[in-house]
Amino acid sequence: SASGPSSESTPEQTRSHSRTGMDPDSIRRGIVDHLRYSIGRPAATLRPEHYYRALALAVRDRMQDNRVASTRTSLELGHKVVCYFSAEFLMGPQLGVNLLDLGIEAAAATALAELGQDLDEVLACEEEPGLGNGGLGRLAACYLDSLATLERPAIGYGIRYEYGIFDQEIRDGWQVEKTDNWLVAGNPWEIAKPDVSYRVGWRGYSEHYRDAGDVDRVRWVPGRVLRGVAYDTPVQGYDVRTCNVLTLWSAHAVDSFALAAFNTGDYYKAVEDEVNSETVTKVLYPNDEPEAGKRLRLLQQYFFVSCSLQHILHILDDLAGTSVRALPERFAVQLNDTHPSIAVAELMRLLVDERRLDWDEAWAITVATFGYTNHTLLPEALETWPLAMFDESLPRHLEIIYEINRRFLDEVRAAFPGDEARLRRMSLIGEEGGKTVRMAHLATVGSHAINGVAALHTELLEHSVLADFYQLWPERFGNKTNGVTPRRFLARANPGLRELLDATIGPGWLTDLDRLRELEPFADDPTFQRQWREVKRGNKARLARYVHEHTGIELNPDWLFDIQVKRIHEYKRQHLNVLHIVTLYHRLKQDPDATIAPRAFVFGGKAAPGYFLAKRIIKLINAVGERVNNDPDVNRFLRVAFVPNFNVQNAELIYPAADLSEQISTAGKEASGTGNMKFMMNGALTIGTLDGANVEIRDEAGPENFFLFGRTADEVEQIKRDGYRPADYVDGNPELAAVLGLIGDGTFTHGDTEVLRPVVDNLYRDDPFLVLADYAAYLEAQERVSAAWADSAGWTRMSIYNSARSGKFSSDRAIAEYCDDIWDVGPVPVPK
Ligand code: 8GP
Repeated sequence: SASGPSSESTPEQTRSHSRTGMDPDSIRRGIVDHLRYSIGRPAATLRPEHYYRALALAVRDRMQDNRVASTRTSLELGHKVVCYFSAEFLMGPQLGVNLLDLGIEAAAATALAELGQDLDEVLACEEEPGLGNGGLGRLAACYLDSLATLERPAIGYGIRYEYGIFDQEIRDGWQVEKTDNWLVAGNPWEIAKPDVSYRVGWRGYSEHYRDAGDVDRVRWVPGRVLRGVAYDTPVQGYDVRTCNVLTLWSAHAVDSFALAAFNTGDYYKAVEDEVNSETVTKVLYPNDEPEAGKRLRLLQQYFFVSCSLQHILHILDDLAGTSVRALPERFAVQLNDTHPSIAVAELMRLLVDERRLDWDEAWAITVATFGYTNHTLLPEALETWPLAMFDESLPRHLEIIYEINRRFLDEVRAAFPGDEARLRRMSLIGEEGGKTVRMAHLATVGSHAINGVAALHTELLEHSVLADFYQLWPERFGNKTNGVTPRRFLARANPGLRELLDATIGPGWLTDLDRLRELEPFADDPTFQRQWREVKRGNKARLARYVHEHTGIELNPDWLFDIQVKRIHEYKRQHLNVLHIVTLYHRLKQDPDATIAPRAFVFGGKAAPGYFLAKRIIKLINAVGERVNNDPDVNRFLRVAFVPNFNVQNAELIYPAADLSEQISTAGKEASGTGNMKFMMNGALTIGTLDGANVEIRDEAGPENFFLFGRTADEVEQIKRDGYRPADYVDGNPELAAVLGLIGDGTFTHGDTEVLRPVVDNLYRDDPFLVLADYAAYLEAQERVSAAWADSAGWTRMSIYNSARSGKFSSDRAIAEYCDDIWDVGPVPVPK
C-alpha cells in the first residue's frame, strides 16, 4: 500500500499515501490506529486526552521517518555532529510546534474534526516537560529548534528528570510549590532505548598497574556503579526533512547479573539499590540556591556527561575506520554553562585510562572538542565543589584535574613569570575558605572557544570574571548573542500576527527573520496600523480571559498591558516595578482629581523554593494587587495580576499580549535575557536598563523606540565602590519615602506590619541591586511611556518598528554563528 495511485506520482505523493502520509486521510488513519493499538480503550470512553496521545504518536511516527533519513544522511556522508550538553532543556509543549514544523496543522485539524474532536482542545491536554529553570534551559530548547531548521546534524544531551520544575500555586498571595509529575500520564514523544545504556561509576579509588606493554597506567575502581538508559525525543526542523534528537539519560541500578557479583546475590539488596540509583535522575534542582554540599547534584552532572561521552565514543567506534583521534573532526561538544564541565576530566579519563592515549594527544583532542558558554556573572551562581566531597565522589577525576592544573599553571608561569597572585587566581583549585574545585576554570581551560551570551556580558566576562584567562588566550573568547525561535514564539504564539505578516510581506520571514524589515514601509500606513492594533487587541483579550480564569482578576484589553515575566530575583528587580505601581496608587489616593492612562500590570515567575526574599516579593506583588484591584479610587486606572505558574505554555499567551516589556535588571547583572527578545518580536516596546541584550535590542530598534533609564554597569560599580547608602535616596525623595512607608505600614497587608518588612528593610539598609538609586529615573521613563501611549498612531509605529527590527534575535542567527565560528558544522540537507 506504499505506492502511489499512478506511475507518474512524485515521491511527495507516494509518501502521502503511505502509512505516515501528511494528508488529512493518512493522519486520521494514524490517529485511529493508535487509538486502537497504542491506547486500546472502548470507543465510548475516549476523551480529548486520548486523542491528544494518539495524534502525538501519529506525529511522532512521521518525525521518526525523517529521523531515520537524517541519521542515515549524516552518518553516510561523514558529517560533523553538534552535541549540546545541558543539564536543562525547557522544551515546552511539543504537539503544536511539531505540527507547524511538519506543515500539517490544517491537515491534523481536519483529521480530528472528522473524528469529532477540536484541535485546540486536544492541544490543551499536553503536560509540558519543564526540565529547566528558566533562560538557560529554554535557550537550549530554542537552539535545538534552530539546529534542526538549519539542517545541522545535532544531538541534545541531558537528564530525564522524573520531576521537572515545580508547579507554582498562589495561595493567599504566597507561592506554594507542587511537585511536577509530568510523566504520570506517559510521554508520547520519547522513545525508550533500553539497548542504549552505559555504566557510570562513583566513589572508590584509583590504582596503578602495568599493562601488557609494561607501561605504567592508572585505572579507577569505582565503589558504586549505576546504569544510564537513553530516552530519545525527535526534534523536527521547520519545513525541512532534518529531524535531530534530544537524548535524555535516566538512572537505574546495574543489571542484576552484575549485582550478583557485588552483593553475593542478595535479591532485596539489589532492589534497594535500584531505588537508590533512580534517585540520581529524580528531580531538577532549582537555581538560585547554593550548590555546595549537594552531592547528588554533582552525581547528576557526572552521570549525564559520562553517559553522553560514552555514547559519542561508541558512535565513533561504530563508524568503520574511524579512530578516536578523529573525535574533534566528527563531533563538536558545547558545554551549556559549567553544569556539564566535568566532561573535560571525564573525556581525559576515557582517552587516557580507557583508550590508552598519551596525555598530550588526549588533551589536544579534548580542547579541540569542547566549547564553553557562560551564562552568568553572579558570583553565587559560579559553581565550585568542596574538594573533600569531590575527592570522595570522583577520586580519579580529581587526580586528572590536578594534572590538568599542574600543566596549566606551568603555562601561566611561562607567560607571566613571577606573578604568584595570578597563579592563585587562575588555579582550578580555589584556596579561599576551604579548598574547592572551580568548575568555570575547568571549563575554560578545557575548551578552545569560550563565549558570553550578549555583547555587554562577553565584555564583562573578559574584563572581570575570566579576565586572567582572556589575557592568556584572547583568541579563544568571543560573543554569541542569544536568540529565540520565531517558530514557537511568533508563529505558534501569535497566529494573528503570523497571518498579517504572511498577507503583508509574503511567506519566508519565518526562516529568514531579517525579512521582517520589509514591514517598515507600512509603519505609518493607517490601514496596516489598524490591522496591527486589532491583532494586538485580540491577543490582549485572549490573555485577559486566561488571567480571569486563573486569578479572577478582570483586565481591560483597551488598557496598556505592562508585563514582567521571568524568574523572581532581586537582580531582576520586580520590586522596582512594584514601587512604580505603589507610587501611582499613592498619587491617585492623594489627589481625587488625578487621572492617569489606565494600565494593567501583569507579573509572572517562580521563586526558588529556598529564596526567602524572592518569595516575599511575590507576596508583595499580590498584596499590592489585592488592594489596588479592589479600591474603587484606583481600580479605574490600575490593575495588577500575578499569573500563577509561569511556564512555556502560558508564556505563549503572555508575550504577544504585551504593549510594554519590563527589562529592568541592575546593569551588569542580566547576562542576556531572552524574554526581552520574545516581547520585541511580538511588537512590545521595552522599558529597560543598559543590561544584557537590552543594549543590542535598543541598537536594533533605534533609541527612539526604546524607553531607556538607569545607571550603567560602570556607574553601578562606581556607586558600590564609593559606598552605596540607599537611605540617602529615601531621605532626598519624599515620594519614595511615602511609598516605602505604605509598604511597611500594613496598607497592603490588612494592617500586618511584619509581612513585607524584610523587603523594605532590605531596600533601606542594603539594597544590593540599587533599586532605590534607579527609582527616580525609572519613574521618569514610565512617564515617557505614558506620554507615548497617549499617541496611538505613534505607539503603533514604534510597535511595528520593534517587530520589524527583531530579526537579529532569531536563534537561527545565533546558531549560524556558533556553527561558523565555534563548531565548524555546515548544513546537511536530507533529501525529501
Ligand atoms: C540565564 C541568564 O540569567 C539570562 O540572562 C540568559 O538570557 C540565559 O541564561 C540564557 O543565556 N542564566 C540562567 O538561567 C542560569 O544561570 N541558570 C542556571 C542555574 C541554572
